[in-house]
Amino acid sequence: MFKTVEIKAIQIICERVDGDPGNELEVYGSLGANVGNYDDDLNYVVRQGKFLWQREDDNYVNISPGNPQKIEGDNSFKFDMSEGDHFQIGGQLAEYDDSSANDELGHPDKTFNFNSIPDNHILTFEDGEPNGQMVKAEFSFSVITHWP
Ligand SMILES: [Ca+2]
Ligand SMILES: [Ca+2]
Ligand SMILES: [Ca+2]
Repeated sequence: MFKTVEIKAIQIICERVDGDPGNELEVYGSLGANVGNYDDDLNYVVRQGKFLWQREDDNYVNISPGNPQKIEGDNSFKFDMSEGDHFQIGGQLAEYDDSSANDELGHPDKTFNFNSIPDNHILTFEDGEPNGQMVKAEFSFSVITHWP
């Protein structure tokens, strides 16, 4: 049995601004996905991957609470996987400031295996401060199962 999976990066949501000027965050960085599996030493080996959203720090997007940034353009990654394969979503986001150093919001990822693929998943990015800046990235997964 194998599966054709399509991952889409849907939107970036601003959960908490934490006093950043303008009540919005200036978000840049990258989101992506890959497919691979674990070798005999249990190291994850990427077979194929793709960026689903990318912005440099001079091309950030303004995101305020309640106004998610829809991700458009080439935002999907479609691949085949078989029993034993895994896929990952992940990203690295940061927040631009012009009068001080930019804020790093971390680089979370999440791995899924062949047999447990949900309809969607949300990654949470935070600056690490108590009640600090928080951004979420939503991904959707659609799966077509093939029998041999
Ligand atoms: Ca800031
Ligand atoms: Ca701002
Ligand atoms: Ca800012």
